[in-house]
Amino acid sequence: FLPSPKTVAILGCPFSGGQSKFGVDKGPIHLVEAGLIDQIEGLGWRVVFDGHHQFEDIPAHPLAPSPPPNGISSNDSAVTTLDASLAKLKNPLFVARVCESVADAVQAHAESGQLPVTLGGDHSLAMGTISGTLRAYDQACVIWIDAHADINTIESTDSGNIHGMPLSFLLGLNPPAPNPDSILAKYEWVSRLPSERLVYIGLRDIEKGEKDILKKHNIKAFSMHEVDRYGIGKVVEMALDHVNPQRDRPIHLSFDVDALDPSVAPSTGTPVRGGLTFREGHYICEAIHETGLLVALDLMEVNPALADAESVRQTVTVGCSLVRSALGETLL
Ligand code: EXY
Ligand code: MN
Ligand code: MN
Ligand code: MN
Repeated sequence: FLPSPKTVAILGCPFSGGQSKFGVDKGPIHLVEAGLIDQIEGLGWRVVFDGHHQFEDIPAHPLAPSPPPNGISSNDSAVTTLDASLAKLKNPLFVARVCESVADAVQAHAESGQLPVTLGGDHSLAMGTISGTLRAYDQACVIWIDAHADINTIESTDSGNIHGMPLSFLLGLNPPAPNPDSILAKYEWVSRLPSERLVYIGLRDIEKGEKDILKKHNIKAFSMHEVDRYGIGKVVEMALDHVNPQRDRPIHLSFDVDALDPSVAPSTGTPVRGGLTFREGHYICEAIHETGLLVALDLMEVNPALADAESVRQTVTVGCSLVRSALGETLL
């Protein structure tokens, strides 16, 4: 899909608004400072990096839409329930606007024939990156590597953290905006990903509401149970057979570093034991590179504020090497 000379665009997205812990916005800075750009160039890519995106023009707390006048929504129980769901969300307007600007950036780089590598930042950003990919490649599929399903809807979320929700917006699982002032109207730019073009690997911490959503929409997921049963080689092959049976669809790989076991990647906001080994994580990236179909990559949820210096170094180093594997580094 990509013209030559092959070019990677690094999009540093120092954004933490989709969750509540301090520090995940520092992930991209650490990855770049660890030498990621030189390392990618060392694999033969041209790399464009126009600095970390600062989202300066986006207020962190944009004015919330004004509440409906008294006597209208309070008489309508459907609207009242929707308002109650939306009230649980944390920073919904900020997240929506940042992700929309990320979608524009990913789209622009992809349409100029570059392979966008987005460094998070929290995983809510994938609403933007995947929308940008789908605008450039409408047949793209998504391989989502994560301990979590990140598919809570505005109704099912308990935490209100939007990094646990991006796929519900991409799959169109939330209700339509009842009016142009609704928070939901700020998410109408999000592209639609058909549910059969999503596959997960690495899941092990899924809420009941999310399990119901996965079943209801028949979404293919390879949890750590399947990784244990079949081995990572077979799992990646089955995942590709599901989302990409003819091996002709462009692939967007969204890699949450918390998919790795916390002993491998400790510096992340929501670690869950029983994760992918170092090699399993790298194997996924290598195998997707081998398809020749990778058009966009996310590396998300590296949080350098959440561990001791050695754990941070280990996590940042692993993050860089996952990116290199997805971009063609081989063992031999
Ligand atoms: N399911 C939980 C929630 O919705 O809050 C935890 C989500 C963690 C999401 C991390 C980034 O992958
Ligand atoms: Mn850019
Ligand atoms: Mn995630
Ligand atoms: Mn996760």
